[in-house]
Amino acid sequence: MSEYTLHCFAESGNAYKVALMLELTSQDWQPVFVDFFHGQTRDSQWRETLNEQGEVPVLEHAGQRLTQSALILDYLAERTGQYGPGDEDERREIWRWMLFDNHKFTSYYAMLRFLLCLKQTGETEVTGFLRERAKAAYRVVDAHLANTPFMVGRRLTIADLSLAGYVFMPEDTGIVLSEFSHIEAWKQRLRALPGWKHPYDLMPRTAS
Ligand SMILES: N[C@@H](CCC(=O)N[C@@H](CS)C(=O)NCC(=O)O)C(=O)O
Repeated sequence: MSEYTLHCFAESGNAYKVALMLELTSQDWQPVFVDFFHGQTRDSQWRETLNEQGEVPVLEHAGQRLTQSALILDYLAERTGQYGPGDEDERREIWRWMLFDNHKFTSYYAMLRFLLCLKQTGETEVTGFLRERAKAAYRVVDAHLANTPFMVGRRLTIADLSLAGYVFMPEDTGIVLSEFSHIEAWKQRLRALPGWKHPYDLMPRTAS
């Protein structure tokens, strides 16, 4: 039995944020596959026993059950002493970017990818709207990364891991990533970290 159990699936960028943190900090962890695409997170028993909010990721550790990737990252930074804030200003700065990530950077992109690439809805008014919102969030992060190698404090923090949730997903959402050269350079820096793995190599994938 591993110290940490992560309820996850490979297509989930929100789960990837946590899986990558566990991997980069060399924790003893195991993934437990959640069959999201066949409705497992909608099942009332799953919600009662794992997460009333009906979302992945869920991290089990030392008798606790934690949800919300940003909060889990904060918990792991505190426990491992790695990739957390160095002082109070950094703590606020990290949370500022993790909230922006949850509200905009991850969320518009993830919804666009879900509809277009996983549900295969084809191009609709909704996907067009989500793409423009995702690109606007990408522009904000790209401009920030023009002046710093990592999001906060010029070193890797959990703010980077939060924003990295979906940036390595291979599906084509119609966003031209080469337009965001600072994000692309940041992705290279993340890829070069010892222990970095692609989401599809870190967690169990859904069988097609
Ligand atoms: N803010 C949450 C978002 C989690 C989330 O949306 N997870 C997706 C999978 S990637 C999910 O389980 N969605 C279920 C639903 O929206 O019904 C986090 O960062 O953990």
